[in-house]
Amino acid sequence: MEAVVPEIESVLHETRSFAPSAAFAAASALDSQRLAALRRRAAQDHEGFWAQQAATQLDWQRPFDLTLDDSAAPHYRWFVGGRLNASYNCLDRHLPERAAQDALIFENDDGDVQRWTYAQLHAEVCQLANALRALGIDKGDRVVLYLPMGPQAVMAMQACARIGAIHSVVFGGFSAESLKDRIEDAGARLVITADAAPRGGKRVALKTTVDLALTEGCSSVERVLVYQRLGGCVMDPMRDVWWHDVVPQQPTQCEPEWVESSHPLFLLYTSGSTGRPKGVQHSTGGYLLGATVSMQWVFDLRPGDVFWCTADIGWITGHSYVSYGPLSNGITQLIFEGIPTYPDGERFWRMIAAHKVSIFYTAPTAIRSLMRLGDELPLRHDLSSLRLLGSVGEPINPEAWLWYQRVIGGGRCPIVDTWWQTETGAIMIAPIPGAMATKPGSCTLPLPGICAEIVDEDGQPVTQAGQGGLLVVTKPWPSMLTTVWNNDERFRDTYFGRFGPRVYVAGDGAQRDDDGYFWILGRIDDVLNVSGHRLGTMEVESALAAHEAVAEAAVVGRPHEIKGEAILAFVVVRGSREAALKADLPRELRDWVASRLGAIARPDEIRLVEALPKTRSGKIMRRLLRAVGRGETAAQDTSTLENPAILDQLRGS
Ligand code: 6R9
Repeated sequence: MEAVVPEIESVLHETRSFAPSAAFAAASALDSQRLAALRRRAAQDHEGFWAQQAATQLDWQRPFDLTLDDSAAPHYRWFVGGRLNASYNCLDRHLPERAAQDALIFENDDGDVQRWTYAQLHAEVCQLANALRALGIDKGDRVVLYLPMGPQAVMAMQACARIGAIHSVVFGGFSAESLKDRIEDAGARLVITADAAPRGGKRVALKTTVDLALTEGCSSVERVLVYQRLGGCVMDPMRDVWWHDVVPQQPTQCEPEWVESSHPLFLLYTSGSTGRPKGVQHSTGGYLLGATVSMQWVFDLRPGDVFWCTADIGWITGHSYVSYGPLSNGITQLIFEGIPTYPDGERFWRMIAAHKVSIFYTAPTAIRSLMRLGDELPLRHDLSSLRLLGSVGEPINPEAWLWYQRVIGGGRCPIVDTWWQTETGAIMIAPIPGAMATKPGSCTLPLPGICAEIVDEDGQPVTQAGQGGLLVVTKPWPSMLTTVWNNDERFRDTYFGRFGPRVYVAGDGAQRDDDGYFWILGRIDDVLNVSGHRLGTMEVESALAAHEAVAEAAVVGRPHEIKGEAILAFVVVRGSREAALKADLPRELRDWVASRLGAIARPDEIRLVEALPKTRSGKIMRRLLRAVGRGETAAQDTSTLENPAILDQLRGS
């Protein structure tokens, strides 16, 4: 890949760098010396490093004999011969010391709060696990969870893990059709759902959606277990069972099913650039190790922490940093049923103050939408309990990073920008906050034991700073996906098809700076090529977002006769769209980008829109924008679109 033009680098490569305060660094378990020792050990002996982590961080019922079996690469098997149980590691092993400590603090949509200590959570998970067994669920059976964000979702994941059943969580915002596809692909025997869930003051009729999905197919499903959250749903007496009729009377002890390290812990369906969603399959031992150690290293856990990850359980972040990582580490966490803007834009800040949250982990899209509401809202609340902030899900533009750092973190909290994927299972590239300086917009360096690199189209390492390439991982790591459910071939083609079975291709573009820090450029298919120059859509978006009139921007390429690709930007403005149009803001913004990035990056067209098309998980639907940009009628599935009404504005009509 050719070098990115120098003017563009200067924006992406922020010169500002933020070191942790001396006090923060001094109190960190992982200071720079210990981090250097870990990195050295991992570099000298990759497998030995992970073997030692696995032996010391997890409790095994039977120790493993072989650290890594790579004889059938890329079908790697970690910790062969070892037997363990994920729920035992998340609950039982904490009981001697932490039985009375809060495991979960739950705030529901209305603001009511409920708490579960480790002892209580253990007892309820055991009851649910016993109920699942009574319903005939065995080791290896698939159970689909279609639940609201809340303690029951965490309990259901833990209960499945306890009996060796494989859970597959489907986000509660997905349609009946998407739910049906996932149930059928997984061949689930049981669906666990709730009658309905409140979300931002509205009622989401989960059970109705399940009924719809099941009438259209899903012959594998025998039973539906229904948690009563709001009341008022129709039950099928032959198929449906109330949670409150079968769970509370079960014994509060349940012998865990000890499983092989490579036994599937869960499937999580995720969309790729083509085809139907893939059932990404994760193992028990390797996955749990990744979730456990990454949590300790990146979030710098300390006694007394209150951790809050705002992700829904339906995404990988909700798996690794709501269910498994926090519980495996025995910490206290807050979980939240609602949305950031209900009943008002102060919800997050009010909750941080009320629960004395010390570590807050959220997504750039949430940060940007709250930033848009102004500084006064967060400033009304005492956010002094915070000591660390995290970001995940997409590149964070420096503008949002700096606001997060200054207004939410009060200038004292390090920000960990964490790059990873459903497929990687756990955080891969991120700062170790007590030991490293951070830079706005960079996810910094791979974690110890993670061999991330950047290569060119031929698979050759890119050594030059500022040169873009493909982000790859050149050695297996414990929490990597083990396959695509029922489709080994798709697994091999998608992730290992390009440079052979040893090189995992992440699908993101990246570059490194002079300090070796990684800067994610976005999905490979988001990289534009304008007159032979490669431009990350994110670079143009960052430039736009740095303009005071811009709330959010998304940039796509469209074919251009002379330049190869032209740049089309969709922009949401602060304030009135009409006024902005009258003042010819689009022209001003084109000049603005040109002045920030160089003439090559001047957008050919800017469309002012009221909102960007997003999936329910908050990701901008770039493929849809690209199709719109090319003037195609949207061939793409728009069922996950949050606000279908904006399509006309996007089309410029
Ligand atoms: C954890 C998660 C994965 C894709 C990934 C990348 C983007 C995630 C990022 C980031 C830049 C970060 N992504 N974190 N890009 N900086 N810190 O989001 O998993 O839903 O599978 O998405 O998200 O493009 O390839 P998933």
